[in-house]
Amino acid sequence: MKLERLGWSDFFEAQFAPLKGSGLVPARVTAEAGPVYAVEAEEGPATAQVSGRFQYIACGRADFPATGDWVLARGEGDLLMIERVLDRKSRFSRTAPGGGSDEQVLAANVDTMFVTASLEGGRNFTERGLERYLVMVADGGASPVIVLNKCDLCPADERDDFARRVTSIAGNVPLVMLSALTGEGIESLRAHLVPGATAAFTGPSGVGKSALINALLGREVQHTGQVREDDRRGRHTTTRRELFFLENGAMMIDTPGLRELRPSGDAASLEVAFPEIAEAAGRCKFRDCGHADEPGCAVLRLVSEGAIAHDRYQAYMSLAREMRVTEALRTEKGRRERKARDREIAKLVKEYYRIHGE
Ligand SMILES: Nc1nc2c(ncn2[C@@H]2O[C@H](COP(=O)(O)OP(=O)(O)OP(=O)(O)O)[C@@H](O)[C@H]2O)c(=O)[nH]1
Ligand SMILES: [Mg+2]
Ligand SMILES: [Zn+2]
Repeated sequence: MKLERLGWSDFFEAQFAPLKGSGLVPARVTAEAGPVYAVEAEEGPATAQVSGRFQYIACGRADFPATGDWVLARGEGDLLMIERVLDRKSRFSRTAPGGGSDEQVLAANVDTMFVTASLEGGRNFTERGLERYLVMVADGGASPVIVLNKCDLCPADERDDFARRVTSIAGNVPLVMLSALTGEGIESLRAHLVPGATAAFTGPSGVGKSALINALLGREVQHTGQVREDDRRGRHTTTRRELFFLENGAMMIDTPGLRELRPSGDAASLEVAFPEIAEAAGRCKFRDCGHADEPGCAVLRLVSEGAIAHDRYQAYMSLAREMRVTEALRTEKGRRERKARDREIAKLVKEYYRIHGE
């Protein structure tokens, strides 16, 4: 397959140019399963592994290849050795589960992110959840599209209400309402799937991300799961992250539903989910206003006047605080890990000279 059809662009070409003739070939990661990766290169699909040097150059999990990544690999035949991950145009990542601050990339080089929720009521759609997803997507650099699935389970008059609630948060983000089951509205989602571009699905477990992939492909490539009757939550059916090719030349990545959403990054990522607050912030007296108790704060003034909803202000402030904490932890952890690795290398060098002499 031609590299452009896989999403290759000038951004990656510029990184590859100095390495042409080195025997390395570009390939795109289409799936990851532990240490083994499925990739697609110009010559076709292949299996790949990371080379030993990743142990030394990788500072954390995020430095390893993820689904959607462009890598440079060496080797012939069916097994390629990945030597390098090219810089990502965008990424969708989470703070790895387990309480740490390590970043895990769930999908790389995603152009459009379908932030998916379900219209069957219950706990699948909440304003606060949507805000969090939008901030995480914005932080990673992909453009969000809000997808409300299972409209077959939602009476027509209630749909307008959902649309209003979405618009009150992110009026300028495109919104699609559809049903993976009946196919209603699928075509308006297809309009966001462009040849050579990569889309990905994210959203809570059980909202129908995999069902939508199946509906778009017209065949059952992904398992779909049951939703628990007691709380209408999904069961985390999808655990693998995989890239699929649509007939029109677009690509899409299924990702598992996330249990916890902990946005990181800087406050600029909050803009997409809080446009009215971002707009007001531009009129605060101090450019670095924290909107907490500063004099001349336009945000606080609009909140007190009721022009900015109080729950929106609170959600904004607590997300901003959380993001600062995660970011600080990550920086500190990165510093500690680099130091430990340098010590380790120094020890190896010393050992080498002890055995081999100066
Ligand atoms: N009624 C109705 N049910 C749907 C629709 N889309 C999906 N479902 C059902 O919802 C359940 C969950 O769908 P999945 O596609 O597995 O959900 P998911 O978002 O991929 O979940 P995870 O992989 O766990 O993150 C399945 O039983 C689907 O059949 C829809 O549009 N309407
Ligand atoms: Mg799934
Ligand atoms: Zn302010």
